[in-house]
Parts: sequence; structure tokens; C-alpha cells
Amino acid sequence: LSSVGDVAKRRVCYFYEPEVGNYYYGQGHPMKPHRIRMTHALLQAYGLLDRMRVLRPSPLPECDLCRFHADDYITFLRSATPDKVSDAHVLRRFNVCDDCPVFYGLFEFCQTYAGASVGAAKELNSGRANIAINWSGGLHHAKRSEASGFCYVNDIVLAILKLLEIHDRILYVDIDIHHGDGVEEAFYLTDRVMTVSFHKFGDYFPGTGDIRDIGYDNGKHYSLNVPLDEGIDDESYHYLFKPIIAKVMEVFKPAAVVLQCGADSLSGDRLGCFNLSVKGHAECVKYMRSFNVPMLLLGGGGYTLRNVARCWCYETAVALGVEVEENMPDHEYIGYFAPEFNVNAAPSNMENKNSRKSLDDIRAKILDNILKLQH
Ligand code: ZLS
Ligand code: CA
Ligand code: ZN
Repeated sequence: LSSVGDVAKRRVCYFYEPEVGNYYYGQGHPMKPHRIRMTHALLQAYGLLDRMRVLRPSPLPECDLCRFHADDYITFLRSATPDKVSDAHVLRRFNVCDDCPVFYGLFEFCQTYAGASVGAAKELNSGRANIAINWSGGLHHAKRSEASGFCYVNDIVLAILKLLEIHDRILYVDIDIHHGDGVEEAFYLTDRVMTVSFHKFGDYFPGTGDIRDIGYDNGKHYSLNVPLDEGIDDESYHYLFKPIIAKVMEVFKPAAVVLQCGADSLSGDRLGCFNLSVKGHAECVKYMRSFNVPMLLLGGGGYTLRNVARCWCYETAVALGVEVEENMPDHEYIGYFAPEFNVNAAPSNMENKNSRKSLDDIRAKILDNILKLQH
């Protein structure tokens, strides 16, 4: 049904900080904030910025970062600079390392992307928007007192805490190829937030996200983990995604949904090993949107820059309920999209290591777990 296209319009707001593309993790580092600027330029070229409210985020104050993070960790992030050699013991304690280096403007960068996610949650809370977007957010690995996997502060947890101020139940869905461990951990003991992560599992960062991890205490059955293998394609992905999400929506009845749209699950990602097309990835957004519940769309991973911009531009169009022309309009970064200059990155011919039997087993187990949740 959702593939027919939902033409009903939504009030969409989009957060963008013009400086975000200038933050630089360092030479050779796969995480490149420049991809957010590329996405923005493409949105502009397609005329999509004129169809939504474009807001500039306010940097999130320290006291708001501390609603989830430990004071000493935030104090450390505020004072860390690449020039000042910090105590090796302190760096190790906060897991600041090769994956999560100290770079120029690190703290401002954190305040900016977290400010955008919390600002987006406020727009939803006020009813001014029914879809709010922050492509610079979605940094799902950050822990209370620790950086992890390119993430320093957990904007998703902070945004969900904001949504919980006025809503009883929030659903978090994570389609980044990596397990959404930081968000899962933050809400592992509560029945007010349900977390669902689809990810590559087995010999892959961060190593958590076993199908048997389902939450604990009051939170038992309110965490779901969908472990996948290399090469998963659009059809196999939706064979799991759609029935699982449909059941969760029916049983959990969330008041709002947060969708982390990590683009490293696309075919051809520099760090990923899935085989999703941009259309297949965006079908997740279309499907979530079809439930007509206030929705926060966030970025996340994504390391082949041209595909990240394609994906998040296409997903912005899906949020708006408009079609975009397959041939890209000319813009500042058009050279990245040679030679096809199209918006849809196609999948490759790689092998899909997810067998029908393994997909059926996973689907049955997860659907069974959802039924154990009584609301
Ligand atoms: O979900 O696999 C790891 C950890 C290591 C291997 C890499 N070395 C550097 C540290 C120890 C076990 N880390 C992953 C993290 C993936 C984070 C995904 C974030 C998200 O998409 C959300 C935003 C990893 N994979 C690849 C790298 N790290 C990596 C590759 C290349 C480099 C350059 C810069 C730094 C060191 C050399 C680096 C990391
Ligand atoms: Ca995931
Ligand atoms: Zn990722």
C-alpha cells in the first residue's frame, strides 16, 4: 500500500547549520561532515528547501547535554583541543582514540548536531511540524561517559528525552548498518522507549545486537535486534522490515517515532557491506511515514559521500511527499555524481548471504518477541 505513494502532505521542518561541513575529523578518517553540506546543496538544487521550514540549530547548552551525559565527560569534551596533549589515561577513560579523535571545534560540533536534534524534537512537541529532519544527527554509539564509533554525544537519546516530556511512548528505529548500541543501552530498562535496530551482526563493529538481547526488567521485550549478514538486498530487507514495523506499531502504539537513517547500509558504502538501493533505503522512510505519527528523521553513518547525499535528498523528498527528477540538476558538487548524475544509486551484483531460511527464522523469532509485549 505504501508504495502506491501517500500524497497527503506533512508539515516538515529541516535543521541545517551552514558551518557543519567545515568540521574535519582528520586525514583518512571515513566520517566526513562535508556530506551534510553536499546533501543541502542537492536539496537546494532540487528546490526542496522551498517546500519546508529551514531552521538553523541553536548550539545545545552544556546543562542540556548533561541530561544524558556525565558532567566530567562533558567538561572534558569542552576543554579538549588537538593542540593540548591530554593525559593518556583521561583519553582512554573517555575512549577518545583513532575512531573518535579530538579535532578543531569538536565541542561546538557536538553542540550543533545535538542542538539540531533536540530542536527538531521541540518542533514536533509543539505541533509546528509533523516531520522534523536533522541529517547531521543520528550519532547512535555515544555512551553516557564515553565516545564510540565516531560519536561523542548521543543526540538521539537527548531528542528522545525531549519527546518523553510530553509523550508516553517513543519508538526508535535504526537502519544504519551498525547496531544502535548507545540508544539501546540508554533505554534498556524502560517500557516507554522501544528500540529496533537492523544491523550487520557477526565480526562487525560494535559487536552487540544479538537477537537474544530483548531488554531487561521493565524494559524486557522493549528492545529488538535484527541481525543480518552481508549483501542483503531491498527485497530481503523489506521482507523483515515491514512485518516487524507493522507489528510494533500495532502493539506498542508509539506517540512519536525516531528513525535513524544511517546511509552506510547502502550498496557500495566504504565501510558497509549491505546491498540496498537508495529507493530500498527510502522505502523505510516511506513506510514509517505511512503510519502518520510525528516523526524525527536523523542521519548517522554513510561513507561513500555521493550516495549519502543521494539518499538523504531522496528521503527528504519522501518526507515531503514529492517526486524528484532522476537526472540531477546542476549544482556546486555535481562533479561527485559522475558519470550517471542520477539520484538513485543502484545495487550491485554482490552475493546475498542472507538465506531465505535465516530470514524466516529471524522474522518468526522477532514477531514472537513482539507478541510478548503487553500494553
Ligand atoms: O554507526 O571497528 C572499529 C574499531 C577498531 C578498528 C578501527 N580502529 C581504528 C579502531 C579499533 C575496532 N571501529 C569502527 C567504527 C565504526 C563506526 C560507525 C559509526 C556509525 O556509522 C554511526 C555514525 C570502524 N570501522 C572503520 C573504522 N572504524 C576506521 C577506518 C579508517 C580509519 C582511519 C581513521 C581511523 C583510523 C584510521 C579509522 C577508523
Ligand atoms: Ca542499525
Ligand atoms: Zn554505521
